Amino acid sequence: MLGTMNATRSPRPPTRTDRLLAALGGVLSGYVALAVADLLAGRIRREAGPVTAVGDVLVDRTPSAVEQWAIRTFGESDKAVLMLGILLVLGLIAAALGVLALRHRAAAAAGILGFGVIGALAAVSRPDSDSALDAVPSLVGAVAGAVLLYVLIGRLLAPGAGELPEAAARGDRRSFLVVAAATGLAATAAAALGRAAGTPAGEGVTASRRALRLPRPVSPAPAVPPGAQLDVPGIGPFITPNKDFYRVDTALVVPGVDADDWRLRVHGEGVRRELSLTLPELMSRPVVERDITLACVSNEVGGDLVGNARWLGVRLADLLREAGVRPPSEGGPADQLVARSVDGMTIGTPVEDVMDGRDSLLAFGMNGEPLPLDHGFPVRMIVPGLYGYVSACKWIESIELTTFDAYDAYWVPRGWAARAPVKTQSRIDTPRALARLDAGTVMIAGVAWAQHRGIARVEVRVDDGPWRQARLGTEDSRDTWRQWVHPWQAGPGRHTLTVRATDGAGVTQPERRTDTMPDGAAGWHSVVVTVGGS
Ligand SMILES: Nc1nc2c(c(=O)[nH]1)N[C@H]1C(S)=C(S)[C@@H](COP(=O)(O)O)O[C@H]1N2
Ligand SMILES: [Mo]
Repeated sequence: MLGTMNATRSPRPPTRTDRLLAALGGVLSGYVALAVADLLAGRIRREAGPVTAVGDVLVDRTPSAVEQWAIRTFGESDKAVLMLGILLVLGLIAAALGVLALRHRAAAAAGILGFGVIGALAAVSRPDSDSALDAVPSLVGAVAGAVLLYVLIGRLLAPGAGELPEAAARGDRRSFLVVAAATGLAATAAAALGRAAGTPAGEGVTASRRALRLPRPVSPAPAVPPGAQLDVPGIGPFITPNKDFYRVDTALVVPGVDADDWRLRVHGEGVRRELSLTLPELMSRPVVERDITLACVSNEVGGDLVGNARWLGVRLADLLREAGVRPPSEGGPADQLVARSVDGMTIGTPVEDVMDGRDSLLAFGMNGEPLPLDHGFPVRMIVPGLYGYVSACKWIESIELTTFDAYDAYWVPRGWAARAPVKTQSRIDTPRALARLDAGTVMIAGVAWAQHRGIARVEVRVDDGPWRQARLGTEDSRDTWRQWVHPWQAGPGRHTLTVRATDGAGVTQPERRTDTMPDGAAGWHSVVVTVGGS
């Protein structure tokens, strides 16, 4: 079909240079395939891009142990690392297909098409895909890549027209390089123009967030008491700024939900009046403002997957009452509330916890702003005292009342506990691990949290010495963390500093370290420091 067919002369045998160029041609074809796919995904749906779609499938299928390792090793860059990994593997395969094309041109081109089919399948099998259109970016991109590979390799091995072999090879390579450079440049330019022009997916949502006006709370949070923030260098802010708030979710592309299109459905067992609310309807209910600390179950002892924010929203318990829901303690049939997000996440929360009087929220405000896109815009759940994966559904779109027996939410079949109240934790923020200090007074300080039970006491121990009570910052609420500080007269040598907290129920953190899986890490945090003579 493409390239010069010549039945009488066969292509010259490939040299090492040809193989190198063919590998390059393979990579270029793969690149063009992805650039075309990206251009189309920008028009259709960002999530339908092949790398994102395949990445999402990998995220969903990855064994929890690997996922844990990735979060531990790469932290918040875990998603970028995954995408780079996919690109690297694709690049190697594309190079191999290029070399294969020297002998089997059609088969190699078909190989690229095969990857297009994989990308298309991944895109349409996403829980948030509702149209076969999502297959288009991968398929069209693959066709472009396959045709290019076929043409390029055809150029490289064009049957010589009677010239000397060396001259023929030079001519072939020049022709190959011209086509390669031209398509490479064209694809890059098209992709860049596509990104710059028009409204890329996601633009409208940013505008929708900017236009959103938050209502005033009928029940505002009192000002944070001045003594809650300790004045110790090295200790973080009591309220975590949005830009520094940790982010944990499975979404490779942040879901873009327009506030005008958003609706929340409340349905299921024991719901007497189903609800379907728009954002203005939700905001017209009594709005409250609360300080609540959120923690991730994947947070290691001493880790930073925990943050404290001022949330604005509607009490979820009120909304459930409005729907006629009764908690199990009042004879309600449903003990689990399953929140679903627009990207297909499911999060199961005990109905009893949500309705026991605590400030469980459907939040739309975070620290005085509409929720940032990556923290769940326009609406998310927050339940004080429960880890995020069993309570804090971002980009929420429905709430179903059911039972723990009848339904396992996303993380449960992956080995995480169905019920997971936060464990009491304390962390030393200063001095840092392995710090070198001068002898004299050293402020040991950090935070402790036991949401909804509160922190009653924090104790610090140096080496095998006695436990000494730290001074606690003023309590903001039982649902927030508490800062603490302990002055230490540091003498020369290596020292191990250890902290432990006791919660409002009188329970002290156990010494024994346990893994984050299945229901949150336990154990004391310690750091080793070296004090020089002075
Ligand atoms: N839709 C959705 N909501 C989600 C998650 C997710 O992957 N998808 N992750 C949960 C987890 S594990 C945690 S710890 C919190 C984190 O919220 P943040 O990213 O705003 O800190 O969100 C929860 N809500
Ligand atoms: Mo989490």
